[in-house]
Order: sequence, then C-alpha cells, then structure tokens
Amino acid sequence: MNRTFVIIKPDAVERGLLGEILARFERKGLRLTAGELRRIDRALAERHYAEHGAKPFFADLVAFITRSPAFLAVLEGPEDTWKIVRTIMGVTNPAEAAPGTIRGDYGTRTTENLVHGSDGPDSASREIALFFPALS
Ligand code: 3AN
Repeated sequence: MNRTFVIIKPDAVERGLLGEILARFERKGLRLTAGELRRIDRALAERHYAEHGAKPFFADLVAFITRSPAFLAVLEGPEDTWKIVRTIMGVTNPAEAAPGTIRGDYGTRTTENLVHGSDGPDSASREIALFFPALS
C-alpha cells in the first residue's frame, strides 16, 4: 500500500466541511491511516511550506494555516495515492478547478483553498515524517 499526506485546512474546518471532504476520499476507496485535528504552530508551518519561503504570499499562507485547527491525515491506497488525492482536490487556482473536485465545488480563493495534498512520493514521505513522526 501507498501513503500520502493531506491537510484539511482551517477554512474547511471552520466552514463545517471536514466530514464532507473526508467522505470524498473515503468513498473513492482511500483509507485513513492516521488523523488528528490539530492547530499547526508557526515553526511547523514554516517547515512545511519552506519551498515557498521567498514567495510574496508566504506570510499570508503561514498566518492562514496556523489560525485555527486543521485536520491532518495520512491516507492509504494503491500505487500513486498522492495523485488520486490531487485529482480529487482539483488544481490550485479555484477559477480553474473543475466542478466535482473539492476546490472546484467549494473554493473561490487561492490561499483559502480547503485542502493540501503531497505533490509526489518524496514530498509524501517528507510531510508524513514532519507531521506524524511516529509513522515514518
Ligand atoms: P497546491 O496546494 O495545489 O500544491 P502549491 O504547493 O503551489 O499548491 O502552493 C501551496 C499553497 O500556497 C496553496 N495551497 C495556496 O494556499 C498557496 N498559494 C499558492 N500559490 C499562491 C498564489 N499565487 N497566491 C496566494 N497563495 C498561493
């Protein structure tokens, strides 16, 4: 089995969409290996988004992801589970996210875009180790 990391972000939890979003992954056939509602602290957020450290939206991104609890999850499925998750999420820009995807159905803004999913096997391993060290 193959694992990937997902964040159901503060905007989704605040809007009461946690169950709906989790259900989409479960109905697709992915299994929840680990899950926790947790407020991400600044240091962890900065490590997670380190690749965006120089971008103009970095400060807003860290402020957003740390503002209230998020649901952190490890999902398990067949080969390339990370790709299945990304397809269900929809693309980053909500104006381009297809209807039927999470971002296409519920999102209108690029920063507050409901979900994060690892963008490949290496980032999945790195992010699982960062958020769920006991699993790696
Ligand atoms: P994704 O979450 O689809 O993998 P990334 O990794 O390019 O997208 O960006 C990480 C996060 O940074 C996005 N989820 C979004 O919240 C934020 N972000 C990306 N690009 C922008 C942008 N141009 N303006 C504001 N926020 C952005």
